[in-house]
Amino acid sequence: MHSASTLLALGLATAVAAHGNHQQQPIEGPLQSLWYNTLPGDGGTQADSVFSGISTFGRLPYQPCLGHSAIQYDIAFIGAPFDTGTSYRPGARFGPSGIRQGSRRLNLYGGYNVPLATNPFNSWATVLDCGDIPVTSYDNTYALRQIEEGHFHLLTRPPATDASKAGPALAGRTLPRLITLGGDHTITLPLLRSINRAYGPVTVIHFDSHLDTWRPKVFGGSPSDVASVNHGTYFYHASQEGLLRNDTNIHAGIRTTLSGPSDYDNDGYCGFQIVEAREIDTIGTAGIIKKILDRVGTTNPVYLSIDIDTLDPAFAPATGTPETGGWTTRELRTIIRGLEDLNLIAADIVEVAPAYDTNAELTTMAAADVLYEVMSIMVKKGPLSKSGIDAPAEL
Ligand SMILES: [Mn+2]
Repeated sequence: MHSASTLLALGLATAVAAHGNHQQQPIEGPLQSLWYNTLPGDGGTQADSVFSGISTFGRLPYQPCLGHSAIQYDIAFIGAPFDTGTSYRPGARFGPSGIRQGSRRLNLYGGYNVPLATNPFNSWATVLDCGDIPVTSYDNTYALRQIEEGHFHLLTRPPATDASKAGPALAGRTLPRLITLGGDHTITLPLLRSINRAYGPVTVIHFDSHLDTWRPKVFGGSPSDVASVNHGTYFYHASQEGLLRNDTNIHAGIRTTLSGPSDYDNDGYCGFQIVEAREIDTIGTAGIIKKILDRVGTTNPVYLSIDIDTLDPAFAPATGTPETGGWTTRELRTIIRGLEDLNLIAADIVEVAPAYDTNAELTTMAAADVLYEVMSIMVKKGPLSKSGIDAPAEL
């Protein structure tokens, strides 16, 4: 990221690029200091106070990336407002806007992450909020195609940093990282389809209270092919489609009831290891971090999918299928910070349904803060080209 003035200049440069040759200069006036304040937390890049103006994730600059392929970034936030794959409480279509609202204060004091000793808002990386992928609420099959193609369009663009260095000498191109704001968990299937087209089968770390590998006949029955793809079965389909890298995937935070012990067998066939939520009582956050690292390794490209119901409903009540006995926000944030050495290529956070939240915005704030840790470890790791990860040459 850049200073406020650089960001403004970048935004204007992009606007000029997008709209032709009209030269735009910053508007000035004799009382400019009264209505345009660039002090952090009292104006900053958007010239709005942190509690006013239009919401973007962490008050990051908004760019209409889907409509303008020249816009470049290293990390982009993108919303997928889909919730017609839910089994219990609907409402996650409002997740992207809710998480943005809950993220307003993230960089009020500048955004420096003390335990990680990095500042994701002021680093080498250009980080943008690209708005939402348009998603129909009337046709699930069509909506999942919209999400896959929108994500793939954003994923396969040259990143802002290091793109020019990724010349013919490199077998593949370096890609930007995307962080998707859900949406119910069904969206992870089209997101993994997009990732698979760019990287091939990928290692998945899945934070959730639920397995989400259920066979359609177990989870909600299977009255139709469309109904068989929902927020409890998408990992089953991902496994069947070969989107998951064999025997490197792991769930963490699991505590749901089952149809029977065979659900765990089926989960193993889908390629997952399980860390139960209650294990934190005996092995602590350090033990859980170690289990995850041992399973996924530090060289594989890793996709991170976070269901907000990993957290106990005391900390995140506004979700589709809450389960008591979960982790605290402190514990989940610590565990995510423990993954800083991994090669995270993309991430999502899902199942935030703001209509069930408290007036204090507990859930959307928790989701925003968890993503702050994700964003921090991505920035701290550096460009993907420096992680030894390039996209396949055929892209
Ligand atoms: Mn869940």
